[in-house]
Amino acid sequence: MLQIAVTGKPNVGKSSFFNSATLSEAEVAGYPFTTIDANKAVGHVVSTCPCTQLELTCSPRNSKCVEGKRLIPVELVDVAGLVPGAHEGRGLGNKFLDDMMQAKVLLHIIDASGSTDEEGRPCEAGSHDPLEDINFLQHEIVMWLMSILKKNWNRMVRKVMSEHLDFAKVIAEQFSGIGMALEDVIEAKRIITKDYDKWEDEDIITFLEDLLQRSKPTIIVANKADTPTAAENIKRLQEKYENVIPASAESELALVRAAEAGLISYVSGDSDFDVLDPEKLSSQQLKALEYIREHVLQKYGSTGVQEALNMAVFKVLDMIVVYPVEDEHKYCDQKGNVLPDAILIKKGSKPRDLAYVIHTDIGESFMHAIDAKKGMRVSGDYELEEGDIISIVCR
Ligand SMILES: Nc1nc2c(ncn2[C@@H]2O[C@H](COP(=O)(O)OP(=O)(O)O)[C@@H](O)[C@H]2O)c(=O)[nH]1
Ligand SMILES: [Mg+2]
Repeated sequence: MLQIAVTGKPNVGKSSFFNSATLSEAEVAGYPFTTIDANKAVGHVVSTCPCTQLELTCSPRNSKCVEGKRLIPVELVDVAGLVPGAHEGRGLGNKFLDDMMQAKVLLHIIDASGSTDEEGRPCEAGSHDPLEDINFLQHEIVMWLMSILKKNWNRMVRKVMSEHLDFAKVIAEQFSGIGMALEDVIEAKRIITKDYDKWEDEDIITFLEDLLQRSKPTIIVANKADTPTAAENIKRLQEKYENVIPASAESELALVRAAEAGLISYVSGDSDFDVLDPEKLSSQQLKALEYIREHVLQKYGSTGVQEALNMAVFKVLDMIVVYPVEDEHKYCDQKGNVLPDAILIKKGSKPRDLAYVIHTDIGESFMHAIDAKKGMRVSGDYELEEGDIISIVCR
């Protein structure tokens, strides 16, 4: 399952975000126990299910369909203990990096209200500038990668030269356990024009910064958007950075809990909610909900939690959802399940790539693919599109 890391300084709302995004997942098909580990649990991204357009009733297996919206599970990891200097052993030291390694994308949660200082201690609202927190995450990771490389840098360079090895391959091997691909290493290496045996520390750092951006792209979740001091900071963040989502994890948590208790009707990502039975709510609860409606939903369009996950997967990782089927006429698998599986795959993937994602054996015996909606065989270099329903024909 695709892994997403929820990371940032202490007290910015990581656990609130993590809990609000994974709380109501209990019933997502195939994952009866959604808490995988103390800090890992299942959330989802949302995409339009082709069932509505095709006027079909789908029977999902690896995902769930709610009123024509397909909920596709992703794994979230709540990465605690990141403080400035963590790479030198401060706080919980490098534990946070272990947690982050398998993630394909990072959600950098920051406290947009400015009520958490540089070290992650609560401070007076508005007294800390959250823009100052943006760079530290990258800095900590880069310095940690640097310390790994520097341990045997000279020896490695000599070995690569004397044995005529491929420098990029050797680096990629060292970082293979932390989810860094050879292609990314090759691309990042291009940034440095000097030969690698002449690289200074600054060159290694520049290389690692580029490598990190490629292999662990990040979005900024400007949390605590419900507070009065947040709006101005959010505006400045959005002016300066590309992928910024205003969010209120605490509001999302309150709404999801109220919905679970049957007090309101609300689905994550909605821009509003309905109170189902005002009698059941205290005036204080009603007031809290109205506050959320006015200061979060009406102001920002949603609580930002679902939007952040969707943006991470569909925009930053540039993935699409495709639906493999065995029967291209009935859009079903062998057992008759209609649109059983929703598969996340990188945009630009070809039918054979999809076959490999389903199973190595299917990839290896792949012959051709059929676009079920068009009822046509597609060529080998056809680029899959969002919502495609594909039947793979094997040898
Ligand atoms: N106002 C406001 N407070 C929040 C929000 N999210 C979290 N908090 C509060 O911030 C504090 C730290 O939250 P927590 O999730 O434990 O942060 P973590 O240390 O990053 O995991 C708690 O008091 C939360 O109630 C939010 O969206 N708005
Ligand atoms: Mg926490």
